[in-house]
This record gives sequence, structure tokens and C-alpha cells, in this order.
Amino acid sequence: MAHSIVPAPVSFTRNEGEPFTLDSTSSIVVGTDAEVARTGEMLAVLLRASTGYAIPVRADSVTTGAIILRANPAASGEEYQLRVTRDSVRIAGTPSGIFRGVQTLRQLLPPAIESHMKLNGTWTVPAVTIEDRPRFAWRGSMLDVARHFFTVDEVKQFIDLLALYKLNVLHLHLADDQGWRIEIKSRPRLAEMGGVTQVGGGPGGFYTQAEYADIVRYAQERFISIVPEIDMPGHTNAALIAHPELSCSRIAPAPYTGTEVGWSAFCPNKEETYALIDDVIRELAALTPGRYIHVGGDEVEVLTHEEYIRFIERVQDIVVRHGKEMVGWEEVGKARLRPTTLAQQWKSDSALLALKSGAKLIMSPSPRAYLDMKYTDATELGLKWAALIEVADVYNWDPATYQAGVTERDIVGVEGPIWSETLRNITAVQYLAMPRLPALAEVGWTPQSAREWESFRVRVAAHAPRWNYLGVNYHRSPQIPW
Ligand code: TNX
Repeated sequence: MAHSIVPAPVSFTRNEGEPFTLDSTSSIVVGTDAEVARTGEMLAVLLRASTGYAIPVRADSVTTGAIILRANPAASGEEYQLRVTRDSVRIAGTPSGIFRGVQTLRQLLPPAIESHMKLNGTWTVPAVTIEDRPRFAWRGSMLDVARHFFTVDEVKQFIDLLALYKLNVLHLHLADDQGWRIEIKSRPRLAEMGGVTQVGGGPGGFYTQAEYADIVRYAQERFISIVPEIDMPGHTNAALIAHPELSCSRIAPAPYTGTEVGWSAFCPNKEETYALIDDVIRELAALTPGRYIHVGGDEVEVLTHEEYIRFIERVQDIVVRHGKEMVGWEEVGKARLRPTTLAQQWKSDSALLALKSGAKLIMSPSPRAYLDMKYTDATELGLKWAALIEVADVYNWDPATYQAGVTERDIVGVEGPIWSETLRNITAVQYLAMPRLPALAEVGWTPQSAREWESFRVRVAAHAPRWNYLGVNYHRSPQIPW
């Protein structure tokens, strides 16, 4: 194996010369671009901890003993080029591409580079040339913070994993029957009354807008967009506790701590419903630098077809009125969608309808991409309604051929949802995510023609020592030669 980079880069060439070695004189050189300078500072923080070297970050033009990060105005998207010689490491690209390239550099260094303590290592980087860019623009994961609540710090730990594997979307499932997790200033009862419990009856919780903004900023520094989801019209029991006037019965429901789905709904025929949604989307849009707001739309069993369609079309207009584009689970394909709307494929039954409307798809087929499924019957955490999903199952599919009638042009990318019915802390999330999240990351990043399971399983095995240094839990899958 020439390298153990995950996701595998588009092109990798090993050069003749000597490796680059980090030492006490090494520095990081950045230009004038503020985002590139910030990436340089982040890399310095990482390198200083394990090497103990000073690693200054400078804006001048030293060219030896240096890691040089240089914005290339001719680059586009997230592309980067990385070139290592005995004298320097050069990463050039767009600001986001340079950040992705820095993740490649991390993976070219010994695993101990991830240590939070100073170690006496030999910090070499092999002489290589890499050209790299992603296959898909949308490479994400979803964290369900509604079924169980995760703290800001836990969400940041999850973002760190996304960043290491070059993912660029974190979809946060912020409201469901069991909890409402985001402060809405114009409707304070939503979080105050709707946020107090979770599956199994624990205390739950919610993010204040300041805390949420902190998550958004942390993600943005890693070139990751947060896509907030408020699930509606179903999955709304927590909201109805706070606002019973939005249910057709007007009776406040009891808090729900079980895991059944499909039974709750906003009343679709009341103006009060749309007034509340307007307040919520307006505040969420203001908290969201990215283009998208996810409105759920899944598993509604208590409205008629017509009620459902009218509801989704109205909510789509609300999202657009607040300057954002709508994302919904694929059921929203039953309604008339705008060409800028995205439908999230998960069970294959309405994705083609969404395409007919002119929308594009995010591919999250539940038997392949649902990272909350169990690996095998014997593993404790996770559900199994869609499938048992071992690492190879996440790896061995092509988003462009998965569903008949869906082609590469119809797809913006892939996303691996992690529903949290069985997940009470971030260690449990990590167990289900690792090593399946890196497998999905390679599905989304690496050209199909350059992907090979036999190669992936060997490369990802080499990451376990990194996860140990990072304190990240993982499943010791028998498919991986650890
Ligand atoms: C289905 S996937 C759901 C969620 C559950 C998940 C559990 C989807 C759009 N809805 O409400 O949490 O299964 O795997």
C-alpha cells in the first residue's frame, strides 16, 4: 500500500526524494487570505501539542523548513494540490481545498501526531505529489440530537471527525417527538417546555442561540455547513406540548419518551400553524450561513395526501421567503418542489417523484448509509429495521447507480444519518460512526473508478492508532485487518 489516506485522493504519486521532517525550526507560512491563515493556526495547534515544537505561523515568504499554505485563485470547489519535498510541504488550492489538504497532511504524518501530549517522535512526511478534489459537493452526516440530546462539546467532537474525513455537511435533527433542541426567541416555550426530556426519560436539553451559533462557527472554521432540521408536520409532539393550539384537538399531549414514529402532526388547516413555522424558520435562517433549511416531512401517517402536499408547498414558500432553500426527506417529492429544493432519498419510494419536480437528491439509502443501524445482530447499539450494515455494505455501492432512474446528474451527494434512539452519549455515536463514516466519506469524495474495498480496508485499519490518540471509540469490525 502506497499510503493510508482516507478518503483516497484522486491522484497520488510517490517522488524519489527524501521525506520532509518536522523539527524545532519548522514553521507554517500563510499568505494574506484570512481563512487560509486560520487554517494555518489550526494546523499549528495540532502539530505543537504532539511535537512540542514552537511551529510559528508567519505571513512572510520563507521557503525552507516550512509548510506553505497558498491560496490559488485558479482553483475551484474544494480542490487542492499537495507537494512534499525534503525542504517543504506546499498545499495550494481554494481556502476550503487547503483545509481538506491539511487533513491529508495529517494522515501522511505518523499517527502519534494526533497525541494531545508531547511525544518524542520522528515526524516525517513522505515525498509525494497529490492532486485532489471531491466527486460530490454534498458529503454529510446527520446527528439526531432530538431523541437523545448531545452537548455543544459532544457535537464539536463529532464535527472533528467529519473534518478529518473531508465531510462538509453536518445536518442536525433539532426537533422530534421526544424533544425540541433549539431556542426560538419569539417562541420561548418551544425549547423551555419541549426540550426537557428525551428517549428513556432523561433530562434532555436544548441549545441557546448563542450556543448554536458557537457550533455553527466551529463547523464553519472547518468548512462544514450546518443544515438545521425542524421535522414537520409529523414528529412534532415536543412542539405541541409547548403549543397545543397547533394540534387539531387543541389538547396538550404528554411528553413522549418512547421510539414509535408517525403518530403526531401539526394541524395543517390552521393559520396559527404557519405563523409559528414562519417565526421558527425566520430565526433559524438568521442563524444559518449556509443555503439550506431541512423541514423533515417524513413519516406522516395522520394527515391526508392533500393536507400533506399543501403543507409542504406552503412551508417550502416560507423557507424561500426567508432566503433559504428547502431540504426534506424524500416524501416531500409528493408535493410540487422548486428546482432549488433537495429531497433526501432514504427508502427509495418518492425520490423519483422529487426528480420529476426538478429537485435534486441527497442519497441516504437506509440499507447502506444509515449509520444508526447495527453492524451485526451481536453488536449492542443501533437499530436494525433497514438492515444490518457492516463496513463493506457502506463502502460497496455507487450513489449514481443505486436506484433505477437516478443518475449522477440528479445527485448533489451523500449523507449518513445517525438517529439516536439507542445512543446516550458521543462515545456510542462514535462506535456506530467508526469505521463506517470514513467508508461513506470515501463514497462521497473519491471517484468511483478509484475506489476499491480491498484497498480501503487496509488503509482504514491504519487509522485505528489515530483514533486511539484522539480518544475516539470504534467498532472492531472483523472485516478490517486491524
Ligand atoms: C426512520 S429515516 C426515521 C426516524 C427514525 C429512524 C431510525 C426517517 C426520515 N425517519 O424517525 O429515527 O428511522 O432509524
